Amino acid sequence: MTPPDIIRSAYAELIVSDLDRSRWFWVEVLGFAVTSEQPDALYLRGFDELTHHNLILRTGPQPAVGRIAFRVRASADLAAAEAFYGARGLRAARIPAGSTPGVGEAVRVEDPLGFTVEFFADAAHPERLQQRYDLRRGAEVARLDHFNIVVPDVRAAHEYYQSLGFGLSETIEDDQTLYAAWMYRKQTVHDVAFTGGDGPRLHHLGFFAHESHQVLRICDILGSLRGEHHIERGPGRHGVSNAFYVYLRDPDGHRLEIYTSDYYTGDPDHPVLRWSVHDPRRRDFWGNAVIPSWYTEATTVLDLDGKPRPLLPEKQTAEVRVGADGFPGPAR
Ligand code: 4SX
Ligand code: FE2
Repeated sequence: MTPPDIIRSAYAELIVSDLDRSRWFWVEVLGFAVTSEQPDALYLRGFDELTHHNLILRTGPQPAVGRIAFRVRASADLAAAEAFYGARGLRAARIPAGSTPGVGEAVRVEDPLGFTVEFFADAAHPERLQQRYDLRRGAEVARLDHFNIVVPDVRAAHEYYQSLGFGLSETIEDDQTLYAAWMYRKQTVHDVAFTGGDGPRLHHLGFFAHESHQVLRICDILGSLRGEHHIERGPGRHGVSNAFYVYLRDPDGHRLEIYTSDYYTGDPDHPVLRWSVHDPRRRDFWGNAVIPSWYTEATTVLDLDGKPRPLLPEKQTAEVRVGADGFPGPAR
């Protein structure tokens, strides 16, 4: 069966507990542009994004991710998505145009990994902000780059995304276990990556900035504001992807990454780069250890009805225990 023709990772909806606090963090400090707002929601984008939003922040009873959304090539791909998930006995729902501002008709599914995933083709194109340099501040985010999701079985997640037509760019592995994998539809290192752990959970949203100084500057700004507790890991240079990065936690604990300067993957014979789990440079090229919270903490996923998804336990050896930067300590 032909999968929907996915163009790229497009946006996510995060449920937050206090919209004013979230506005402070995402808009005032990080510098996201506000495309539109409602009493209970903000629609945000980076300065290169030509569609309506990369992120919806919506108030709700507990922090969670409502959905991750992929843009597909054409409206016929919505029927392809319904058929693809329907054939696997998974729930799918048609969402009428206009129910999400700036997004046309959509299909939302519960995927085999337990995530709520939206597919849409039509999108509004609001005013271009690319050359509104006068409006830029904070991390000067350009666009959404990727979703990183926590799954109990990374090999199964890889196989499922392969069936959706994603290419594989890089892995972390040993002879027995696939610990992590990076997969793409657009011509970069990834649109989605997998972290092993109890799942389904959202590990982080990766946002692209153009230059490494923007990664450093957001760290300086957070330091000045006594917001240093929002910085979780980095800044640094990834081994996997070669990107320059920092991970931040928002006021509800949702993790995001500011990510820059990965590489082109569009050739049809693009070779996979496989890292040993024992290589201390794989996750930080300078050999800095990953802190345990990065491996273990993540965001709850909501199902199609908006109910929190129960977690399935990790089915494989935990990288946090065996990786070169491993923490053998008590329970994973
Ligand atoms: O930590 S890794 O260097 O493996 C890594 C993590 C590489 C790229 C990413 O986007 C990421 O989140
Ligand atoms: Fe990432």
